[in-house]
Amino acid sequence: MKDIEQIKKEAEKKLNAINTQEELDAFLIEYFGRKSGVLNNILKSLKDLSIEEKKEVGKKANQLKEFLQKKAEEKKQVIFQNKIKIQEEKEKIDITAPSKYHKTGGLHPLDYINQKAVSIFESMGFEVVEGPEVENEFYNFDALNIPKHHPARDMQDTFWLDVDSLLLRTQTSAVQVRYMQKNLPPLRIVSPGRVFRRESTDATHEMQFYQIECLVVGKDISLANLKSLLEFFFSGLLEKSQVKVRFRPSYFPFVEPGVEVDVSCFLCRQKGCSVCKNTGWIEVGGAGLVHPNVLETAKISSRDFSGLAFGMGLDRIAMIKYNIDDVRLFYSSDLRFIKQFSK
Ligand code: FA5
Repeated sequence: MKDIEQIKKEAEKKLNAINTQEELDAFLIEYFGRKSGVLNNILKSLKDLSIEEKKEVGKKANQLKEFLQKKAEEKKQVIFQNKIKIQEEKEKIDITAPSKYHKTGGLHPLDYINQKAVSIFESMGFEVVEGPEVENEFYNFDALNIPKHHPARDMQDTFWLDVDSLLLRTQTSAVQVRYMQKNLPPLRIVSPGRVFRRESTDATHEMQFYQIECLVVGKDISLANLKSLLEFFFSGLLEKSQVKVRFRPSYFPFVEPGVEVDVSCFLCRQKGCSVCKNTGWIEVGGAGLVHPNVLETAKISSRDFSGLAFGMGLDRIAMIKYNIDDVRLFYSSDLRFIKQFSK
């Protein structure tokens, strides 16, 4: 009995000192091993004892066995939890650490301008609307107060499709009546997208290019609203504070009055440079107050409501922003050009 107490004390001491699974395995063999395990040896020695002693020592030996099994199991759990902790520590991810990977790409400059333009309007609560690139004659021309044989049709040489008066839209203005037919004022939308014109290309003209259209319809909309909206838009887009906007009288059948929009040259701050051709101003698009005929076509009362609209050429704006002298570079897939923007 004395030995069993001694064995228990020693075993407990050994268990406490164990830190690894290997050490625990060795302990289990030492105490529970079939051939020469300490506990088996105790049981083997029972045969030399009297019946009374056998009962008592046997009981104590079993209690010791259960006790050590329980302690060994607890130790096993501790070792396992420690192992997980160490593993977690190794695998811990520091989400604030700088990336090990180098950036391998970037947005195409036209995508960048497009996304930036849209986000400025979204910040003002405008809805973003998309229209079809294959459009019909009605929305691209007739609904915009440009009937057949109107000379204004010649201003935008058109790719006609062989079927059903379909065409590749020449301007994002085609979304105006589409949207107004389905939505009641007050409304404010912005619509970016690709447009197509059958023209010979040069440094400032492509056959396909991007425009962004803006339309606001409500009560008492004025040219002053148009001007402040454009100034806010261009200051954000060109990332320059205080871009000035100038209107020059112009003609678009779907607005009255119609204006050509110029922004102050931010490169030379209006001192004169090659980008603004020494004028201090750069032309960026057309605008005006929505023509009453256009509102009426969309079944909106031109007595109760007025509107403003503008359409800007995003390629030209990107050319200005990045100082690019040929619009065709955007569509050239020339990696030397594209890579400048991937930094
Ligand atoms: C229009 O397309 C009108 N829809 C704009 C408008 C909207 C006026 C709403 C009034 C109210 P314009 O044809 O001028 O207008 O084209 C607008 C802009 O598109 C131009 O200022 C220019 O920046 C760009 N643009 C026109 N043709 C090309 C081209 N071939 N290549 C690249 N950009 C072009």
